[in-house]
Amino acid sequence: MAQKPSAKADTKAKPKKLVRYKASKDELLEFYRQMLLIRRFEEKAGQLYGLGLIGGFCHLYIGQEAVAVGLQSAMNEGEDSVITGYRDHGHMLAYGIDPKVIMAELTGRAAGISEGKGGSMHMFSVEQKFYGGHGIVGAQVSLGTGLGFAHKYRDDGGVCLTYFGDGAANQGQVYESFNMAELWKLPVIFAIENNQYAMGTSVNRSSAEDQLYRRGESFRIPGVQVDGMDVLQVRGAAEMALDYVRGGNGPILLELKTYRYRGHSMSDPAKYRSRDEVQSVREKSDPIEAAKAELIKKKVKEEDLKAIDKEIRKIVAEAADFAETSPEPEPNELYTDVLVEQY
Ligand SMILES: Cc1ncc(C[n+]2csc(CCOP(=O)(O)OP(=O)(O)O)c2C)c(N)n1
Ligand SMILES: [Mg+2]
Repeated sequence: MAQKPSAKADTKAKPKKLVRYKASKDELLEFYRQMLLIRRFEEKAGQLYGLGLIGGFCHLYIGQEAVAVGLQSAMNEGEDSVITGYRDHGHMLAYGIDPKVIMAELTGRAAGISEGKGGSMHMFSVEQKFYGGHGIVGAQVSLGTGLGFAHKYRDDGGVCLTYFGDGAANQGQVYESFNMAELWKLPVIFAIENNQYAMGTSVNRSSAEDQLYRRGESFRIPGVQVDGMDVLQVRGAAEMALDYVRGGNGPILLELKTYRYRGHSMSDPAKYRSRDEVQSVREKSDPIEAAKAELIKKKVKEEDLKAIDKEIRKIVAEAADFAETSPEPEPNELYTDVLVEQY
């Protein structure tokens, strides 16, 4: 009689404890600067959209800045890869990509990062290993798992940071990806940005298990819940996750609890929640205000913070000018980068 396969032993390593990152004054100033750049950039994008200068969809990242800044600050640029959904401007900025080419992509100009043909949802930069910008909810999770496979296959030491939303966490392909990622011990950080809503549906209304960090349990993927409004806690989580994944232990899941202040996209009147709810998050847990308060405690002067704000407003204004005045793609560009072969 054939022997019955025995159950897998639970010999897995555990991730280290999550420790809030101890930033120097300069490091915290840099995180503050980056978060503020994302906030001001997004405010400007909202204005340009209102003026009709940005076409198509446009999803802003306001409120969620600490997530991309905290996580990406720990990654090795050019070695690790990043992939996300359509709410992607902040992730590009956090990766140090020039605000001009991001804004020019929003206005559909040839100088845009996807040559003006991708728009808000389809930002892409192979050089920086930034693999999009994806409009299909959850699709980036399978692609990110594939990127993790590529890192392992090539043995290049890289890790793929794969972002997705609380809504995407209910997509079927996410779980097929979890299974393969754990089975093959792929170097992937699955980062769920739980901003509490998927379009107009709150996470509690749509999810049987709303503690999303537990979603990897049946695949033996460890999960950790993180305060996504605290850039230093997010950075600490990134270090803990990288240590685990780079140690060859397979994937890890982070649930970053955050909040989006604006509607789902520019065309969302946001009738599914009260103004008070949004106001209360802004007042109590804004990531930029929290960093500012901490900087002041570290004896940074108000006037230095004002100077940073001024410098950032200038960078964003220049990006907007560039995006408004640089030329549109040539009409014959309609025929380039389009798949025409038959398979
Ligand atoms: C496969 C698929 N289903 C539905 C949609 C429509 N859709 C676009 S965004 C979205 C909500 C996703 O919410 P979440 O994953 O929480 O991300 P967030 O917008 O909050 O960043 C939906 C249902 C889509 N783009 N793709
Ligand atoms: Mg969401």
